[in-house]
Amino acid sequence: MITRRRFLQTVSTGAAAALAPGAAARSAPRSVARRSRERFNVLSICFDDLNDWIEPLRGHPQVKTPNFNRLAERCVTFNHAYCAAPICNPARAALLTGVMPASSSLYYLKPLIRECEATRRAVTLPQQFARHGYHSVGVGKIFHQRDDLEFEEYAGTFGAFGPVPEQPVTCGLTHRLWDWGNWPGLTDEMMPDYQIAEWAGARLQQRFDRPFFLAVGFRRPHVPMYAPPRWFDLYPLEQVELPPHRESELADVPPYGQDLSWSFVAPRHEWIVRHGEWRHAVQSYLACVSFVDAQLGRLLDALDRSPHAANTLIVLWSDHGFHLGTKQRWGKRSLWEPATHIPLMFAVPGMRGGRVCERTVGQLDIYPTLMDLCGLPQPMDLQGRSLVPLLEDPQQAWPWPALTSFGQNNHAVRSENWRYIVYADGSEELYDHRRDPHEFTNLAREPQHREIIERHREWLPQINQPMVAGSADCDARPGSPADIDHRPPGAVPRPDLPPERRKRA
Ligand SMILES: [Ca+2]
Repeated sequence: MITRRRFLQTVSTGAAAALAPGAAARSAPRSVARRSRERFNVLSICFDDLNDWIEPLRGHPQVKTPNFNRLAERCVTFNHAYCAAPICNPARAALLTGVMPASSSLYYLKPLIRECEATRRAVTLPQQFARHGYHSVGVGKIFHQRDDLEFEEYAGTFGAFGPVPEQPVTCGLTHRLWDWGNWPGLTDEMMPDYQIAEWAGARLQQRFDRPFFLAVGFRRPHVPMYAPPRWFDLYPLEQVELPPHRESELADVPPYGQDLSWSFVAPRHEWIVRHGEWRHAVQSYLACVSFVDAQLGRLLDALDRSPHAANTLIVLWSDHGFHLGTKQRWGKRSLWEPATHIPLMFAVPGMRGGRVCERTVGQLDIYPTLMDLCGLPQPMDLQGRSLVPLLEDPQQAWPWPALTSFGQNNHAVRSENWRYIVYADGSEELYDHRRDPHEFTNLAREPQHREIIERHREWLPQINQPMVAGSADCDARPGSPADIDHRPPGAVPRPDLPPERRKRA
């Protein structure tokens, strides 16, 4: 368990007072406190590997997400929300325990929160609701694994990543899940996300004897990027636009950063380009986003016709972003904008929707925000801060940047105008988002930016816990289990594995 004292050691002196748990909550306007006595129900909706390719965030100019749009009309949408870590387990663990990776030591896909000393006894978000008179219900993927341990009522995964064809549609070389394309015969009803929305929608029609915390975790657009054909029809292949990119954009990235973002489980960018698959993979991701958008719509329909429509607040989030060829990378596992920028939306009964907030916020802020909105106490270890002041006034000053960590001592600090990255070997990146929203030009070596860098460095955690024993699937060291565990028996060896092994201390 992270003590308050230890928490305060994790942030710099200047930031500590402002970041103290509960500080923002105490400043919440009285109007919210008054509303809180109504004991809102909470519907938490999350997505797996959904980047900013939804219409409200304009991450891809062609994506069609009418239901995200519809929800945004009721919401404050955070345009600059960032994950705590760019892979599933540590991102979800941070959000659901309120403790950052640098404090918990959970950096990779293993261990799980109940297997890690620092978080073994954490009061997770659904547990906190349950302790304070709520009925906690989960369906689908909310935690990385073992959701059944965290909810009073857990309905299952409905088939996890969904059906897979006997033979890969397109690729499937590096990992069976790393495949994409139109698989004729697939129907919406066959997809776990359809069934998850169906189950949650039916549950919402029932009465509860207590307020509820219902968490619904969708799987798409996580690979395999399969969706029923009608979702591909929305994006004719020849018209699909590739994300902005430059041939040379890795040239000024430090070797450490290139290496850290080099996933063993994703196909190489060179392979995808050489086989003419870039546009097809982008089409497949867009199809998956529109498919899951439709499931969001079915869930919202169900809420709207339920007895709980007027008294249920909604929070929507993704665990992290996703590269589709940006920085010549595929998948997550980087400290750059595409892997760290996430949707985050709050719809609160009685609060005006259709508003956007440009301030930088993070996943750690979700737990204290929900406590604040529902009038519940915060566990003292929470390291984020309530966003209620921003829900009340999205324009108000907000000095805090968002922090993303990937492995020990690798951090990104995102302020409204800048992204600063520092790796464990001390190498750095700096991007000016006012002029360079796609992070093409690393300014870290230019002396005139030293002051900007120093200002961002003040937000780095002062304590960086070492990776715990049993950390795995991390792509972190030569011979990492990720290279072996992720390859099913009999899989075709990756055709493009570079001859030299990765080198890292
Ligand atoms: Ca994920």
